[in-house]
Formats: sequence, C-alpha cells, structure tokens
Amino acid sequence: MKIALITGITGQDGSYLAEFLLKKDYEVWGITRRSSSFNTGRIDYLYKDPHEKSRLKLVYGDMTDGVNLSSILNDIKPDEVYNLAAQSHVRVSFDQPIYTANVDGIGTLRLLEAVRKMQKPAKFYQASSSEMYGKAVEMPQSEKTPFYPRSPYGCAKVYSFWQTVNYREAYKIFACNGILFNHESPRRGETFVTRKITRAATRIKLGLQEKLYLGNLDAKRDWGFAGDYVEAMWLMMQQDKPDDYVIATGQTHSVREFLDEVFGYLELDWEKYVEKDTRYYRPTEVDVLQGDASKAEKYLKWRPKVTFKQLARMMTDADMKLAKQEKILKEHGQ
Ligand code: NAP
Ligand code: G4F
Repeated sequence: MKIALITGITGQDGSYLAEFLLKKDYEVWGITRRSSSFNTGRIDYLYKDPHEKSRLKLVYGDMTDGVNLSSILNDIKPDEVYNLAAQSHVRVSFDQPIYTANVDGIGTLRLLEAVRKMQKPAKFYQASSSEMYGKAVEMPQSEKTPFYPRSPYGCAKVYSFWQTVNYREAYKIFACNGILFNHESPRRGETFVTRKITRAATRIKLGLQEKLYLGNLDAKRDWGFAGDYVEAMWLMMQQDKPDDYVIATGQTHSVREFLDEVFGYLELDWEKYVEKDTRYYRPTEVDVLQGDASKAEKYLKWRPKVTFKQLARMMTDADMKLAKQEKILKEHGQ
C-alpha cells in the first residue's frame, strides 16, 4: 500500500486530495495544527467510511517547525509528499508578509530538506500558484511565462517554486510544481471572493443578510473546481519524470460575472445588495489571470470537468442548504 503525506490536509484542497487518495487505496497521513477550536471540519466526513477511516491518520505539525517536519517524515516514511499547507490568503499576506514568507516560502524549504534527508526517496508535490504570474506579461499564462508576483504571498510562492526546481536538479528528487489557477468548491474558505459571494447571496435570498461588501469587481480569474484539480496533482506524481504543469480551465471571468451568475441563479439583482468597501482592495492587484493547461492535457491527459456555470451553481446550492439550516435554527431561537 502506498503512503501519502499531506500538509494542509484540513484545507479545501487537502480534504479533496485525502478523499481522492483514500479511494485509490493509499494510507493517508495529514499534518494538522493545534488549534483552540476544531479545525478538521472539512475531513471529519472521511471517518464515516470504516475502510477509509482506518487508513486516514493525523499528526500534529507546523510548517514553521523543521525539526518536527523531519521527525514526522522519518516516522511515516511516505512515498509521496503533497505540500499544500500555506497562509493562502493574498490580501492577508499584505498584513502578515513575514509570517507568509516563513510558512509559504521557508516552510517549503524545511519540508524539502526533510525529504532530502529521508533514507527512503519520496516524491514531492509543491502547491504553486497562478499568483506567481501576478502582473501577467502575456495571455494566457503557460509554464514558459515569466513570473511577476504582486503580493508577499506571490513572492513566497515564487521562492518555493524555484526551491522545488532546485531540489529536483541538485538532488534528483522527484519534485513537481503544480501551477494551479484559482479553484473553488463548497469547501472553499469563506473569505475568498467566490465563497463570500455564494454565502452572502443565499443568506440574502432567505432574508438573513442585507448587504454584501466587496472590493475590486473588475478582477478576472480562471476559476475551476477543486475536485478536478486534485486529480491533476496526483497525475503529476505518477509520471516517469518530475516536471511542472499549469492546471487551469483556460477561461477567465470577472468577479462581476460571478455575481451575475450566482445572483441571477437566485433571481436576484446583485446591484441592489453589493456595496464597495476599500478594505478589500489590495495595494497591488492581479488584474487578470488565464491559464494555458495544454501541457497537462498532452502529458497528464488531464482536463477540467466542471464549467464556470456549474461551479457557481454547485457552490450556491451547497450554501443554500447551509442558509436554510441557519434559518430554521434562528426561527427556533437558537
Ligand atoms: P486553504 O483552504 O487555505 O488551506 C490551507 C491549509 O494550510 C490548511 O490546512 C491550514 O491549516 C494549513 N496551514 C496554514 N498555515 C500552516 C502552518 N503554519 N503549518 C501547517 N499548516 C498550515 O488553501 P487551499 O485553497 O486548500 O490551497 C491549498 C494550497 O494550494 C495552498 O498552498 C495554496 O496557497 C495553494 N493554491 C491554492 C489555490 C486555490 O485557488 N485554492 C490556487 C493555487 C495554489 P488550518 O486548517 O489549521 O488553517
Ligand atoms: O478569491 P480571492 O481572494 O483569490 P486570489 O487573490 O485570486 O487568490 C486565490 O487564488 C490564488 C491562485 O491564483 C491562490 F494561490 C490563493 O491561495 C487564493 O486561493 O480574490 C480573487 C479576486 C481578487 O482580485 C480580489 O481583489 O477577487 C477580488 N475581490 C473583490 N472583492 C475580493 C473581494 N477578494 C476577496 N477575498 N474578498 C473580497 O471581498
């Protein structure tokens, strides 16, 4: 049985990847952070299946603690390491640039060092990001497009990208960068713009909320479905040679278009509810991202399945269920 280790297992992608690998009969280990409240909400459902429960194991760790990462790797001896842990919020990275660099940049280096020092060779996946293209110098962006990061988060991810390439070349480690464009789901964190919109729109529809405050509505992103994207991570790790791949839909849409899609589906006019709030603007913005995933299509035989419209509706339907539960609790005075 293959053993996989996932950092960031409690996040959106970590939960989909754990589910995917368990279905492929892996033993899955996940690193979680100690928290004063429960932080395993996205993976708790995996314990319902007794067959999967026995192969899912959690261990405490943190990307800022290299000694602990090394001892985890030496104990578990994984075949595949997926580095998904990050302070992943771009706006927050402007408020916490040094912490973001420590976790998203040096954290990757700590993990690569732990992989290098393992007795048994392990494959390594780095969660690289389209944010590295930032002020994009060409459209669409491919593996050959130069990086121009526009945030402390983007800079930290560029650092990790090159460390991953360097460990591949210097130490012959099977190390891959997945350069993933934005991917969303009902499990997306509620402070990212798509989920913030689907949560608010469904609550507005049920009379639980009056307004939605947003920043730049003109930004354009290449939005795909997280469930599709974790398969691409795994496919990269099954190739004969390690490499770097862009994973994207090839379509770009503005925040405004996402609002149209979601509020339109709920038969609401978003212009009546949305107000601008400068708190959500960034000192430097990434105006437009659009990925060219033709390399992944050619070599990994990977293609996205869920469309923009399906994604918006899937997220809206899931959040409508949450809003209805909230409304029932409110009506019962809870
Ligand atoms: P996410 O939902 O924010 O999950 C981040 C995960 O990292 C969580 O499990 C979090 O733990 C963990 N984490 C944060 N700081 C940590 C630390 N110091 N030590 C250990 N774990 C830590 O992010 P995501 O959307 O799943 O993204 C997964 C990865 O892909 C990230 O590296 C992100 O930067 C990258 N990425 C994401 C996208 C996207 O569109 N989603 C696109 C490109 C790249 P807690 O649950 O305890 O907070
Ligand atoms: O949803 P976002 O916060 O995602 P962003 O900044 O593109 O970053 C996400 O995708 C990256 C891949 O390119 C990942 F690497 C990263 O970890 C993260 O998952 O913002 C999308 C756009 C931005 O242009 C932002 O300015 O939406 C705009 N926006 C407008 N109003 C807002 C808001 N973003 C947020 N979070 N909140 C707003 O109220």
